[in-house]
Amino acid sequence: MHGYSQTPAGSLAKTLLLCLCAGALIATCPHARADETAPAVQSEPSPPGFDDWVVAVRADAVREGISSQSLDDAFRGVHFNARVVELSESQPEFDRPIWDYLDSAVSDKRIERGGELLGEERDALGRAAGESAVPQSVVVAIWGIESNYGEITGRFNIIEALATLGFKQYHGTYGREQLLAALKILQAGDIAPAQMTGSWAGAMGQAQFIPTVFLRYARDGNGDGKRDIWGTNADVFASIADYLHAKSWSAGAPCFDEVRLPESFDYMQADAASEKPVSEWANAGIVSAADGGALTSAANPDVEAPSTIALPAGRLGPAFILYPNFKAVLAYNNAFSYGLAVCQLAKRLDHGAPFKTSWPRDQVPLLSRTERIELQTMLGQHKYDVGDPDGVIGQRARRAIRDYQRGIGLVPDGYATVELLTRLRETPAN
Ligand SMILES: [Ca+2]
Repeated sequence: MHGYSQTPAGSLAKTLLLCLCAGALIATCPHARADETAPAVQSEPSPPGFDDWVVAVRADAVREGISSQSLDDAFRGVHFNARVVELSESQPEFDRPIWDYLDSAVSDKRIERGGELLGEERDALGRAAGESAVPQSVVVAIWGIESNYGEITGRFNIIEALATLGFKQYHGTYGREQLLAALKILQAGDIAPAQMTGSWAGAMGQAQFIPTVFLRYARDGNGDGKRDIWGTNADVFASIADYLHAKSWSAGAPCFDEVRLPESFDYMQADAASEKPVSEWANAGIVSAADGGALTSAANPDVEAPSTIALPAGRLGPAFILYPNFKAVLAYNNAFSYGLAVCQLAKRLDHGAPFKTSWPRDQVPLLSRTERIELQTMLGQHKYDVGDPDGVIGQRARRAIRDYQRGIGLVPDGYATVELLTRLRETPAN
């Protein structure tokens, strides 16, 4: 979770700004990006050892039942791709504020287009939702945020990208494992090698599934015998819906509510580790921000559902209660801002309101990686437990921030700001 990270795969997060995930654990991440282009012609020779590496992988593939013909087709024209390496090693210095991300992820234009597509794709969406009990608006929201409704899917040849990552041992065996899974997809005949495209990191098609996830969860929605998440919308919807269903999407239950916290609220409780039944939060005086009334889940059988409170921009920004369905969305892509974008876009597609509370746009969040490392380092010098300073403000770092805030009499909201760093700089540990 970028800025709110709970996973250890920091280097991916830094590469992708908003997307932090361990490849093997997630469905889709990292997304294709609009500025991500594959070189048309590969002119550089492959580095020493690459061709031998491919020969060894092909031998493994044969042992796993993939035919020589399939392998010849899959590897035709495949070279080491230097652009993939460049993208995998890039580490942007600055994150975006969460409100900037949400402004574009849940823009008016995207809401409008999503509404049109809900109508145009009514039949295919209805089938996918009917079989999985995942609402059409949620399926469309994921489609919209993963690939802008199929417009941005990445143009890399997946075999080439994964062979390159595998050879470079990017995240250990990630590339090699995904490559073998991709070869199985080609052998099964779901897609032709030339059409198997995606992001530099292996997220494929409109659903942005990585190959191992495709093998488990991709579905044939239109009954033509192929699981085509590249060009067949019915297959994209069935696959997204089935994935969420498999990740325990609870039918009829909400994803989240924006909430109003009581004045007496203990901010130490606004933490992903502090999971309580909805009823307990309601008893503590937490109400819906929209109308000051009861929480959505307080009125249905999910009243005991384990839920958490999140303050993604600290005490001055909007507050949320996250229900179990929020976790199902995070299984798709484990980034808090992503989960919030999907759930809010789905809500807007269902004619829900924008957030009631404005983002604190005049606050300066700690967006620089160098400064986040400095913050972690200084908290460590003050004897707070932050682990290794890595520039990722995860749960542990947030807890250290809360402890520090509480110690100096501030509201312990765990939010890393430039102001907090300045204060730490002025009070060096002795
Ligand atoms: Ca199909």
